[in-house]
Amino acid sequence: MKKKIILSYPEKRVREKVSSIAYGIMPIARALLKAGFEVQILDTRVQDYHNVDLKGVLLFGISTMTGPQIKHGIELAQWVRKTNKDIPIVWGGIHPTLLPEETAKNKFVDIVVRGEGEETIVELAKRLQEGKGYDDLPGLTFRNGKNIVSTQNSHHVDLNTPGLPPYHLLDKSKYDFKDFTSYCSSRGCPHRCNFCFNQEFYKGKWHSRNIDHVITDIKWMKKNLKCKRIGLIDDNFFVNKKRVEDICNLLIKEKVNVKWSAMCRYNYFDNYNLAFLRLIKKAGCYELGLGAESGSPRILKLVKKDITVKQILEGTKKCVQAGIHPVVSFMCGFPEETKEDVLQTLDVIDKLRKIDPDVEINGLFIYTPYPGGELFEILRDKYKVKFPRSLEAWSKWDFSSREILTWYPKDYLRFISTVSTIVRYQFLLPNLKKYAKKYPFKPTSLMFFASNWFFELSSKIRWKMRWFGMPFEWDAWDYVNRKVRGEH
Ligand code: B12
Ligand code: SF4
Repeated sequence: MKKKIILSYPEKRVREKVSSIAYGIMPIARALLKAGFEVQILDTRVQDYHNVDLKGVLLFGISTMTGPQIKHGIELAQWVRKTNKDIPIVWGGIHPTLLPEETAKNKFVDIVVRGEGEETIVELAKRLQEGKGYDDLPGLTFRNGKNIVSTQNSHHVDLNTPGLPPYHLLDKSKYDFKDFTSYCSSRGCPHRCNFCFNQEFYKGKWHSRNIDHVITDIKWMKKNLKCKRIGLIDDNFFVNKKRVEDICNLLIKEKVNVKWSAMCRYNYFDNYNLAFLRLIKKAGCYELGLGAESGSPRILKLVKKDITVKQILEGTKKCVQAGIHPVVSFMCGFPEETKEDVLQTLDVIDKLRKIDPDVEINGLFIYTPYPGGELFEILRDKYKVKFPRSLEAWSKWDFSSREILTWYPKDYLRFISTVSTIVRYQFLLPNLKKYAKKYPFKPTSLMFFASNWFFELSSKIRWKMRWFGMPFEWDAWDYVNRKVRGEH
């Protein structure tokens, strides 16, 4: 009886080690192991798939977000199909869940597992092993003759089973967790930001691992992975203030002594006094990621962010007072946005830097619509944006890539692209420099920074004068880059 299952994370190959595990497939692997299956992880960032033995494989799993990962996923699926056409290829993750029918239409997809996949995959693997059908199994989409069939939705999985992702399945020489690694203590988010996948994927629900498991997991990671810092990848770690307090008190009581960062919402700070923020700082929180998105009240309303500019400024002030480093993200390029809205965002960035010049501005990214959010539907239905219509086509949907942003008037796209680049040079480059100082000197980093002095200077002048027209220096840079890449 076949027992072996391969779960893959398709990505560009990197030569050195990576510090993050493939988060989507590791909990799936854990559930399958518990059910008695043999599991092999194929993380193509650090492994060459050509050497993988497909003999006796019960199913081959592929995980993907929207974008270039899909291209690597299809490449893997083609190879599996060519090597052994009888192995069912099962796709899961964010993109297949958001567009299951379209995904299942692809000939390199046999079955789509929608939503959180732990329970569905175990049941599916059992059925495949026993040669039974699966058309009554919740959470699946697949081709049936010429039709695409979707079974009913599966439910949210129980996050309270003991144990961590199966790190023992990984080739330790390919991963470096010592400085930083990530951990997920909860999933979903109850808020309604209309650019976010959460409403569609988690249906506005948030569910979490209980505090005893969280503490046990963190202790295990500290001891076994020897990590100094843990990044919580929860979309919203702070949904339940009491839970956060309890976790922090336990981290302090048990002297876990690990630094951690997490994402939080600005409106929550209305309920956070300095004592609470100092508690989380004492428990190891060194950094909070905060989505401000825009400095324009009109845009904040339009994207249903449910925060105010006042909350952005006050929340940042509180963070700084508590000694927690705020990393604030902004976006531009929303439908109905005007230059005036973007200029309001720039003013808010200036105000944040006045609170403390060390407040980190994590870019002003150009909004890239992804399937799932309400804003995506508005663009499709009201603005008649022609989104990709197939799995392959979505693989070209690259974050903030100007080629896909076809619905903006040309001069507006040029404006937001220039502002976005300048924000990056103004505020991200200094952080890169700080980061570079911590590490051994490399001639390439010196070359990188030396070639950037001019852009830094021009960005500073442009920022101060709020002058974003005629970006001749960036055009020249673009031209050189395109020539180097052999493009026209
Ligand atoms: C961590 C993270 C990353 C990491 C991923 C690192 C890694 N090694 O995995 C990094 C930093 C690389 C990253 C990059 C990007 N990310 Co990101 N990221 C996240 C984040 C915060 C957590 C993902 C996660 O691991 N969740 C926890 C796991 C357990 O959940 P999961 O992946 O959904 O997996 C479950 C199910 O989907 C399913 N499943 C998953 N895979 C499979 C496979 C099989 C076979 C089966 C059966 C089931 C299954 O079962 C799992 C367990 O229940 C999410 C937000 C979120 N909450 O998901 C954004 C998110 C996935 N990212 C997003 C984006 C846009 C990006 C970037 C484009 C951003 C950028 N600025 O560059 C890039 C794209 C990179 C690329 N390669 O294409 C979007 C994706 C939208 C979309 N439609 O795909 C999200 C949803 C954020 C958001 N709010 O919009 N990201
Ligand atoms: S953007 Fe953040 S706060 Fe808004 S719904 Fe998504 S996860 Fe929740």
